[in-house]
Amino acid sequence: MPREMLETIQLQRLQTTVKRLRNHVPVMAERLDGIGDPASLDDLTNYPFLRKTDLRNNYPFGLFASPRRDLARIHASSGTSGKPTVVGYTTEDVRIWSECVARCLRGAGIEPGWWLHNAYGYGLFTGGLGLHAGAELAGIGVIPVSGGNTQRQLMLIEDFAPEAICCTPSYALTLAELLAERGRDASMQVGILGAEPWTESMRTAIEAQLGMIAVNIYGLSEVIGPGVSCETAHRDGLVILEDHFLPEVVDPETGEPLPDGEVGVLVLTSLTKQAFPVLRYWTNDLCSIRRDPSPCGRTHARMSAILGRADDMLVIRGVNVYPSQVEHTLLNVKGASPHFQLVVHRKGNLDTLTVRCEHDATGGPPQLIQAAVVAALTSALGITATVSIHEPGSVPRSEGGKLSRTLDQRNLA
Ligand code: DLL
Repeated sequence: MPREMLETIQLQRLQTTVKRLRNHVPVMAERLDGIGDPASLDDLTNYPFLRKTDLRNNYPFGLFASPRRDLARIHASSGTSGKPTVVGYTTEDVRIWSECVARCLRGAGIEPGWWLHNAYGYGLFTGGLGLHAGAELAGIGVIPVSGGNTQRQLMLIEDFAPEAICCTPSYALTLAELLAERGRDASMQVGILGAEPWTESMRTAIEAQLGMIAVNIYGLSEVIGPGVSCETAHRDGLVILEDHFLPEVVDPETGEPLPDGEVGVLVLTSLTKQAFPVLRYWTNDLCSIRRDPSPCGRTHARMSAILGRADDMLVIRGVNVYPSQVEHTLLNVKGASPHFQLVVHRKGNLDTLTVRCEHDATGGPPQLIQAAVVAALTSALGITATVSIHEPGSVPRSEGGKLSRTLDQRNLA
């Protein structure tokens, strides 16, 4: 669709969304009081951001724009403070969500008639049911395995020979490693991987080990779930489903909009949601966006892979460190495996970082690998980290869900 036409549709849908919030969500009506309706897309910046704390403060249903009886589904993601973040969907919301996911899967090259091994968790997490419904709509057969029980997953992959798989990238590596141990080639041609940050080097490793293309899918429960954006088979940026989600990238400190190409916090506005519309939701995810047409012909904006979360960042002696930088570095050191854990300690007022990682099975001397990792991290991060090298298999693996790579032992409270 030409961008001009897209923007006309976006504006109409934005106006409808603002009206819906004013009429159906008292908290939002109060917030938007005194701010006019949008006359152009540029007027979006007149509105305040919606943040995770707003969801927490209005737990569980204070930001819903549909009455309880109109809800077809709720989902929730676990928060750090005990209470989950709750989101709701009408039947129409579920239909649109499925359509978004179906577009993602088809764009990634998955064909009707293929089978999809769905290892995202089913339940309150949006991954399992979100991918499930989208695949069904696209005529793709679903194997609803959910997360965990890795030995059974391996057996089903071997016995059912799915053409595609969806799971977190860290779990794809877990499966790859165990399939290799069993001496089996995997049947998958395409993997739809997301729900946690990963790097190009990790993609290279997954694609080589599983013999498939690995496609990045992004989304978050607050905005809908998986299917906000996804790479096509070209794997050149994640195409945002801009007819449903309006993206902005803003300065993490000031909230001011940043020009295309600059890295900042992704802010998303839903354009078609009924039960849980969000206006300028501050995702805390860091990325950049571009609007030139993509090689596959799509005109919708594309976002870079998520570089990390604004709150994932470790500050080690004044230097910003993201887990993704460590991952990228390790994947480029011969003899080191991509499995790692970051442990942060505080000695006096100084934070120190220990990178726990493993040597791979190729059999290089651990001391040499350790020295190589220290040198690579020093040059990539600009700080000296302590590196401990362990036997293959000793660093925690993804068991199906999102993998937390950081162990913060600073006791800052
Ligand atoms: O993780 C939805 C999802 C399921 C996406 C399956 C992709 C596949 P939440 O549990 O609400 O929803 O977590 C959302 O996960 O704000 C990001 O920080 C992170 N995230 C999701 N996808 C990616 C990705 C689902 N492709 C949070 N790359 C988001 C990096 C991702 N981070």
